[in-house]
Amino acid sequence: MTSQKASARAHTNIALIKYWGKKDQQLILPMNGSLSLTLDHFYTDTMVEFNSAFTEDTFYLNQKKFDATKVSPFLDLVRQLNPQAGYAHVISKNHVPNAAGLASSASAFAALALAASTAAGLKLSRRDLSRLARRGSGSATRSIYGGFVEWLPGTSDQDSYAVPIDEKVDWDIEMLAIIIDRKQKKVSSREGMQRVVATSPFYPAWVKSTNTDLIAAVKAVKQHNLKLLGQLAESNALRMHALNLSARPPFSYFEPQSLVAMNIIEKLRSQGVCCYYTLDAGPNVKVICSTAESRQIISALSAAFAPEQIIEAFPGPGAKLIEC
Ligand code: 2P0
Repeated sequence: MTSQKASARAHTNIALIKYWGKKDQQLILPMNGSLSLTLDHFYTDTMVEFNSAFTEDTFYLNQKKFDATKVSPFLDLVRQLNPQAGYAHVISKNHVPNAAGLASSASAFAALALAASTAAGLKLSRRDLSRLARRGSGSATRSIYGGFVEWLPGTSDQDSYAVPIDEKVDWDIEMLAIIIDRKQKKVSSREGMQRVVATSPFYPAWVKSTNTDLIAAVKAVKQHNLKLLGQLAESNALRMHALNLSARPPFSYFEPQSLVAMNIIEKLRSQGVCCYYTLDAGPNVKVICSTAESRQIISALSAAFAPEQIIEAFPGPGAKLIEC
């Protein structure tokens, strides 16, 4: 019997310029490039053991057994790279505050890519890890790296991967996550983005304008220009959500409390505070701001949200191996 184990930790990331649509469903090739910030606060730890004595894949998440079909197709990709690898046991733990509604497939598949490939005896480069993570979930492509990360869309499995833009962030930027809803999404990201590609008449304009936003946002990161980056991120997020409203049938991830948070941020801005919001495939609002002004922003948000609904997060590291 041969057994090989590895454990990895990967952090989640929040897109500032969004991925919202695929040109290849199977390979998970995005319609446009995207830019994200990896966060320290939310991460997944995953242990993978390949063992020739195992007779099936098994998968535990937060100490609960799940159907292995959630991980087996991904493990098959690793077994294609090393056909000697047999079945695997996968044990994952999501470190997100109390089902915060931020649990993300990004940290999950980035951690699984590193743990599974290492346990299978492969020593993949970070570029190849990013390509592998992409096959699990698009946003996982970016969680291989820390800090600011760009996903180059590419045209094939070979050239669609992430690159670090500013991995050790040494300027004053952070994110406040406002937890509004802990429930399961009404429309999954996968289904939502597919629907907008197929039915929104605005989709071609989204791709065109996002490509322009991305070039400007990468420049803003390199110049440490929080205001410009925030403006671009907020407007890009609103355009993504406008696509959802323009789909057939239409859908929206906004809840009344999302609008309350957005209004507070807009009001603070009109008072001269540098803060911008973004929303993903759910109602939670994330605020891009500086640590110098975060107390003032938290204080304004506290009028509408309980302390446990406001989580402060900072730029975080890329995926790494940890003790088994
Ligand atoms: C992003 N999101 O860029 C965008 C913005 C949500 C909104 O990537 O189908 O779980 O597994 O590739 O990556 C969430 O979608 O979707 C996402 P799949 P994924 O972060």
